[in-house]
Amino acid sequence: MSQPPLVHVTGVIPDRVHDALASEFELTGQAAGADGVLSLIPTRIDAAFLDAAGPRLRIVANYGVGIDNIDLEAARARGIVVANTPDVLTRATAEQAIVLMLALLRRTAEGDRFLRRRAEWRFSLEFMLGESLDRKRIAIVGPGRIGRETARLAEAFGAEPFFVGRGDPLHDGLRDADVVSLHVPATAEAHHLIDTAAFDAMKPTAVLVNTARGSVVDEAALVAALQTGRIAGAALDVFEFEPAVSPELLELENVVLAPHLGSATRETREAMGLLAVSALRALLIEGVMPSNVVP
Ligand code: 8YV
Repeated sequence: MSQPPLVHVTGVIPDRVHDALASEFELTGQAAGADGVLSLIPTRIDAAFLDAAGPRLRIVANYGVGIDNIDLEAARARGIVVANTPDVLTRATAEQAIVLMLALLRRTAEGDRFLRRRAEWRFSLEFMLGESLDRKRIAIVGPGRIGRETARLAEAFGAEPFFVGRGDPLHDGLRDADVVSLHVPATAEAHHLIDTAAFDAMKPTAVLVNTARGSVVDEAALVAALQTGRIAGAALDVFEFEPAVSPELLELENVVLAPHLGSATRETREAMGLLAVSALRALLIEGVMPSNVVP
């Protein structure tokens, strides 16, 4: 029998995914000489990585739908297929957008912090009043799979989502929104899409939710907009210089923070991993193009 293809994994993966991988492939601790790479998003897959991996490398399967950690041109130039994990994380990520939105508007995290400080309190009708999602106009920036699912879930809370796509005038959408929720991929074109001018376009009562990628927001401009009251709050799952978080954000009560947990449920993370494994299997064992190739 011929040797199983060699696969290198760039980080720690769930046991179930590891077992699936190990049952069909030989795992190697280094990229050099591998036929396939299973990449986690903190690993930058650039020309240097691909060259170090060497000429056997045929596929990089990314453990995530966002592929901004991969230099697609460099992969293409070397004839290397890139796959990602769409669909399986759509619900979990949209759910996280709603969780953050509600936590910010209803001051959930703020109330939690308040109690943990062992602050003295007594029930009061005027205490820590928040806002409902009901009838809020939500600008869904990026009407892709996750953006559309976020809109669908938001409607169940009585919100009025509307989509802002590539060709649409962004600032008109921002002007109209009570909540701005970001769902665009981190392309060069989307870098700092939300900058000072964007914050100036937003209502001072509006809030920003980011479950996409940190680079879509100019984080320094966000800090300034929050500190000066240009916008009313922010809920962030991702950060421009991840894993670093701008320290000013940690000081603000009207900010909800999560450490990149958009797809972080056991089921979703396993489904993502198994989808990535299926791409490796398709190309390296069955000799067919995976269905989840990045076009
Ligand atoms: C994951 C993500 O946390 O899919 C993405 O683009 O950002 C998240 O779902 C990440 O990819 C895990 O490696």
